Amino acid sequence: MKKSNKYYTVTAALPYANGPIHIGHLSGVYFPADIFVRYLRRNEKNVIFICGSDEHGVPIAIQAKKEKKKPQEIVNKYHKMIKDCFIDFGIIFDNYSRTSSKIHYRISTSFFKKLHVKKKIFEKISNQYYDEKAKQFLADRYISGTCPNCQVLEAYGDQCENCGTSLNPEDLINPKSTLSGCIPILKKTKHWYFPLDKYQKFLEKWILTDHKKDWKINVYGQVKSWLDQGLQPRAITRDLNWGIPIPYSLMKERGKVLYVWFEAPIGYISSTIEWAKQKKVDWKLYWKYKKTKLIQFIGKDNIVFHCIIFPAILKAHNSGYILPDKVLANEFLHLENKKISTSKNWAVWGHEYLKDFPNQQDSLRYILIANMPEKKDNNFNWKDFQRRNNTELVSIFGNFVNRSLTLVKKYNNGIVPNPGIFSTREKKILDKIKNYPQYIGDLIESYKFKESLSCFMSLAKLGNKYLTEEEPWKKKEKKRVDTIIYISLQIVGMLAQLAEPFLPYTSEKLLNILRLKTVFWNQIKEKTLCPGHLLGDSKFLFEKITNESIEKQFKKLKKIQN
Ligand code: B3M
Ligand code: ZN
Repeated sequence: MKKSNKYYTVTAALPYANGPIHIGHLSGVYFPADIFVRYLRRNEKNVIFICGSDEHGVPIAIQAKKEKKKPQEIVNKYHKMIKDCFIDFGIIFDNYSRTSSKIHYRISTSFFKKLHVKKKIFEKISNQYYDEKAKQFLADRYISGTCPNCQVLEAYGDQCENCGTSLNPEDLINPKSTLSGCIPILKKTKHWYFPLDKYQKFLEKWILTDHKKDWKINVYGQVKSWLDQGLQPRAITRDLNWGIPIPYSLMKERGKVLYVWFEAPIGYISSTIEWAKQKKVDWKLYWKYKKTKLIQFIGKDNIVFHCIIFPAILKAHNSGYILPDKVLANEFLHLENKKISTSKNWAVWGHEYLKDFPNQQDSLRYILIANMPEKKDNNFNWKDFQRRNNTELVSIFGNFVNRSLTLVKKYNNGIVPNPGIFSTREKKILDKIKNYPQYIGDLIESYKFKESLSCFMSLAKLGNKYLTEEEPWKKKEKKRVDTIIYISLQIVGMLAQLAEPFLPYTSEKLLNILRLKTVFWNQIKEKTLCPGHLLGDSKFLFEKITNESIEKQFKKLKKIQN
């Protein structure tokens, strides 16, 4: 175990294994979570980073039908694709599990059983929409109709994707089956319900009182509006043939499965238990130890499940589970000023990006962090991607590093020189840069990822400006040249260390060139490179993005539009 006794359980929403990952997912959930975790790891915290594929629910069944495959084949395909994509982008989970795993079946079933035995759930027979042609009850996305809130035509039975309102199938105007297009009939069916209304008071205290000040406004606001409307019991089972069957021994019912939003959040726990078993550590330290901080990164359409339903279920389970300390959700990222849409294929897919821009993972990381929709929706466009890559990464960060390394090679055989007397400017620079780890760290700790990246870039800018203005190549006196190179190299060293949470590939490359090892965050000093230290061979950190490659992306998008 590491020194500190603080434990962090950081989770990132379990992506549905019904399709690949796109830039919206990356900038909304996975990059911010990854920056945060990388930073904690550099601070010697006991942190685990937990995720996995969400492999149940109607979205999977629908995709299976679309691809004419079995749901299991679909989840196998996309689980692998998603997992690989995360690895390729440098998002390193301690465990990336899946909800079709045995352990998850066991844990989520045991949750349901316990709630049943302790009479924390109840059964109820009600009329639900049924498709006579498909012989199937129509829950969630199996049914669509006009949204009662925004009047859009194709809202789903669980949510309107246009206005974001959570819905029940009964709320839809002119409902029809998404399976057959038929108008559904009403038919009786029995389900198990979780009495959310009984947790209203508890949730009000926990969120509206305890977390009023420290939760992000978008998360807090959504939760408050739910609570203000008054919570209602919610079904936690479904009539589906894809999902975790509810235990027959208890229910004497066939064809019923756990509602995906009941079991998927439990996936965070089962993924942790799976990891802990392999590592031979006590998983409870991460879920039942009062001092542990549970930090959850999610998409904004998942807020109610993480802030209301899941905490209420943990509370009902009554066995000492901690509740999230923070739930972080961003707004939406658009692509070329249009809403990203999986069904319309209007997206930049992670795996396709990697094919088109191999070894440029950090360029996408950079742009998506810089454009992160933290407070309001934001936009990704290819021209901006090209511009920022070429002007900020290549011309400022990359160019500064490259010039510094070329100079030290030329003037001092690649050895960090002994500096002479520092000018007032140089003293100021050394004084200033020593605060950067703290500045950036504070911003990351307050979940201001965009700002932390821009603070990091201001260090690169500072170095670039200093070197350009000092013009060591024009200096006659060797000691002066040495001093300028020395100062520049200290900034380069710092950039190498500080880049890691944002640009892990670049950081590794640069540390290798400098022949430095990663150090803990509080050990990053303003003088990281000692005189006499031999540097390795320089390589370019970033590649320019050409007009042709951007044209290719535009063509791709045009094809989709037509
Ligand atoms: N599978 C929703 C989504 O991908 C979802 C999150 C589950 S977190 C437990 O939008
Ligand atoms: Zn709507």
